[in-house]
Amino acid sequence: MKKQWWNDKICYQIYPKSFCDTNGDGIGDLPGIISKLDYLKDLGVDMIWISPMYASPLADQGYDISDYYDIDPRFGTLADMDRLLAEAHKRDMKILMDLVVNHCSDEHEWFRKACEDPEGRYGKFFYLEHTEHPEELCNWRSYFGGSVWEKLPGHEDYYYLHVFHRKQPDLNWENPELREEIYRMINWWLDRGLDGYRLDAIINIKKALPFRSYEADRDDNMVTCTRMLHDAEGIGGFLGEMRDRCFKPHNAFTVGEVFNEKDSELPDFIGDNGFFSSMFDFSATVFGESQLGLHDRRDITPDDYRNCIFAAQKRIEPVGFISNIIENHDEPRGVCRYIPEGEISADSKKVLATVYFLLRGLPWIYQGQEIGMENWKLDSIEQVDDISALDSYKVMLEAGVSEEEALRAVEKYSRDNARTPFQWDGTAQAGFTTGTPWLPVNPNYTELNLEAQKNDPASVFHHYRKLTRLRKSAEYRDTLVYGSFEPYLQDRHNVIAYFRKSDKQTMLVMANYQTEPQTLPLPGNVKKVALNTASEVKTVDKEITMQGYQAVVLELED
Ligand code: TEU
Ligand code: CA
Repeated sequence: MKKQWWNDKICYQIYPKSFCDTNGDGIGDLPGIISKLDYLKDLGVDMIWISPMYASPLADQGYDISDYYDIDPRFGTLADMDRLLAEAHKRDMKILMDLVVNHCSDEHEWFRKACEDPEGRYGKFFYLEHTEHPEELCNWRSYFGGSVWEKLPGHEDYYYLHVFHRKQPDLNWENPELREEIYRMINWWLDRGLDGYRLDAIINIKKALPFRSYEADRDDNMVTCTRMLHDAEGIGGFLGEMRDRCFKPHNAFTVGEVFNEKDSELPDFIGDNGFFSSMFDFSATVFGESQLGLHDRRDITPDDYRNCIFAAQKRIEPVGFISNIIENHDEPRGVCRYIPEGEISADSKKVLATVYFLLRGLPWIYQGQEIGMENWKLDSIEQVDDISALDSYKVMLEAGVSEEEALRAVEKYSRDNARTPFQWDGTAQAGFTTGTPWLPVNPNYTELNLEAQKNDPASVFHHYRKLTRLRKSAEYRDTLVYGSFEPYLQDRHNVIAYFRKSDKQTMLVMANYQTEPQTLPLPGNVKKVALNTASEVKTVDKEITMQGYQAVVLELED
């Protein structure tokens, strides 16, 4: 693997709407992000991905863009964006924007012009079907529920494709004129000083054509639109072109949001001359998913979690550099997902942090994760904002699931869990806003907030700071960044342990992932304890007795 400028970076995701509000309108903004750069720098962050803040009706919270060349006034102005880039660069930090080009907003000028003249230039920017027999359109179900086909406004016999919400019409990547427009826009931002991108839902830009129906997978006679991805060939043509025209000339960093990739595609995706610099490991994210609905999702045990991440590490190691996460703006809080219910505590949060953060690849922290923010308890479906969760709720009720069970499933998996405002301190609205936040603050903010954790050396926050410093330390950096990954004690129940090895040294990351203590064999003598989440490290004769929820990072003797 060729070394790259970004390999040793520590990355952070900001969901701008919920990060920091400076003008009291209840919506986080760019000046808010600028005001927290010093905080992030101190945490050890080098690279920041900001979820979309382009002009948007916010039907899908910014993942529906109406003008790629402007910032939404609710988030700020282009001048704020320029200031953010300058302030970040001054601190030797990089800024990534979200590249949402599978679709745009139905309020984008292109789509409005397509409605005016479906057969004209802009009609060809989208997938429009001209038919008097809509029942013959293919039976794909959109990610957010319902058919992917919607009547084109102002027309009785034209339909447009949307694999996400109906306010997110898919862009037709087969059309070279559309691709030119996209590349022009990407280069406009990169020339402006942007350092790279997170590529949204990128695998969807290639459709299996011509459109055709598949066997239904639910009673609605539809099939998930991901079904067509198995048959879609040739995405590399688009991705390679975009890399060569945009990212490569700028030496930009890119991380792909890639689901459903084929194993054979990995080298093309993140090999040395890959389409992307990196891509996220979603193997644990998608564990237990069910086509039937959220209520049918299987919980993930610590052993399942270990098996997922270890398999991914092995699959990726010969190819490239993966991006490791425990949560993002589409997922419940990682601590509520990967720690068994009833065992969530500062100790277990630190264990989870240690385990994922030191895997081979880029560590990503999602806003609030560094203080161990948790899911949001729901009293009623009325409280839910997430369009995807609302659809799932409907589907569950239609399938005969009780309201209570459906609500509990939404509570567990809703995307709102990650979207409640950042808990800065114990004052009103957790210090996020002086107004009314667009989504309520998690009531646990009075206890769980950054200010409190800053004053507590044993806090989750201080642990994350230790982790970033460990990965950057002169002593261990090369091993923790470039070293190989090797599982240890892979068959032991509730143990997650692995080696990171380089020519220079062998490190052992080891976690007792349960409440009860357990004694485990050590593969060699301990040279140094590099990190420890408990009060002591008890070793006797190549054995270690670990407390409940304890993680250690050990340097071993040669
Ligand atoms: O998500 C794409 C996507 O495929 C997810 O909805 C995924 O299916 C789900 O999270 C799996 O658990 C991206 C954005 O991250 C999301 O916020 C947007 O809503 C979506 O694209 C549309 O732009
Ligand atoms: Ca604001």
